[in-house]
Amino acid sequence: MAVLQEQTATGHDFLQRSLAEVDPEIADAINLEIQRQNDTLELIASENHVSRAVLTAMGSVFTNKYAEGYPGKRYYGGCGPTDIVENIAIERAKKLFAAEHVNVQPHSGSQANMAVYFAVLKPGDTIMGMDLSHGGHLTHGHPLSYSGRDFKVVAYHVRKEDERIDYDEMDRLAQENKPRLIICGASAYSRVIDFKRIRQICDRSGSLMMADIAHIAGLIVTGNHPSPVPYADFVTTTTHKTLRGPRAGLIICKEQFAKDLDRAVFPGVQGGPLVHIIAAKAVSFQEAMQPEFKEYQTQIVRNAKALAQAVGDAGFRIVSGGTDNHLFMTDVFSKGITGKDGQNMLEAANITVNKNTIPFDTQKPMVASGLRIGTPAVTTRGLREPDMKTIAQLIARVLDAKGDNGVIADVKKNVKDLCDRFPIY
Ligand code: DSN
Repeated sequence: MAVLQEQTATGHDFLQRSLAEVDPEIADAINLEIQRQNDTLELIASENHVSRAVLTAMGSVFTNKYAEGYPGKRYYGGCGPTDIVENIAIERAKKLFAAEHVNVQPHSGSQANMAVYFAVLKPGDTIMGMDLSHGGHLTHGHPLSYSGRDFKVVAYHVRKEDERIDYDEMDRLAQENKPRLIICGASAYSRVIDFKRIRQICDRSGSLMMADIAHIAGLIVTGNHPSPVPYADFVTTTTHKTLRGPRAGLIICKEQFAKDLDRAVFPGVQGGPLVHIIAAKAVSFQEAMQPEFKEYQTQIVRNAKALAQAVGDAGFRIVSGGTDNHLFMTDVFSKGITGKDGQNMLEAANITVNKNTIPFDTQKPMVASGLRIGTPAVTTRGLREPDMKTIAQLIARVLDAKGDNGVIADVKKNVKDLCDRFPIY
């Protein structure tokens, strides 16, 4: 009895109790989320469904470990297994991306970008990035982000006539402003990015080049999109979008920047690495090296093209007229529906997308004229081109009925039938 009381006092018995026993509210919420994901057509372009292997690594005892530093050079004892994990993650990422140097510690894409800025920029330096409303990202110089606070930011855009990146404007702005760093990569752009051309622009203006490939990393490792690695000084990515790993970040750089970059990640912007997440990254890199992963990425693009075509056939304007990658933007305001309302109507039918501004948008970001639609998650669960036609019809029914409750209820049933044919977890 005395021993038991002592164990209780030190919390030892807690170690053995299930989540449902310890915290039924959170256990229930997790179960609700499993149910939601199973019953939902997930078309948010930046989301995916990871494997059980990735989930297992994320939920492993490595969450208990502190490991400031890098393999072989840690500030804490007991880092033997941690070094195994981080070294494997580094080697796999180097092979996957054909990279000279890789840092696998960034907790997120935002922190990966911050580390690159810390490594090569000083406050007051000029940077160039794509305007957020034209498809860029907050961390590419938006005034509300850290990236827009300490630097002089020059934004480049897409052309009005074809909604594709205006490389001539980028070149002209680079010549006029001589930025220290030109950032390319996007979160809402459906066309191939010409990394070689951007390298030439950087060389003419004496700028460093950073490619943020968060959205298209999976397409890049499988050759479904040209790689920036041969051209860019720095390549940043998240690991959870098309790459289908844990929610985290990664940085690739040329060997000459390796030391500065590693110092910028730790101790520059982060403390202890999340070793459990690095373990999960390693697992996802292993998965990404398999032949099936190439088939998966190829199918993502086929599905995106089929879905864009079918949504266009249903009368919705597709930004830039189509897609080369995993996503497309549709201008729902062309049919008198705001992005905000469209997102809400579709969510009611268990189809999730996100409202998004489109180039030259007349609506505010919280309202927006567009919906961003992507296929990584539905492709993971096994849907193919014929299913994309079905999904487009369901989307069009909900939007054309302006969210009519009867139509939503009927579409929700169709969504459930489709989801039941393709279970996830
Ligand atoms: N939030 C991500 C996306 O949805 O694209 C970018 O950080």
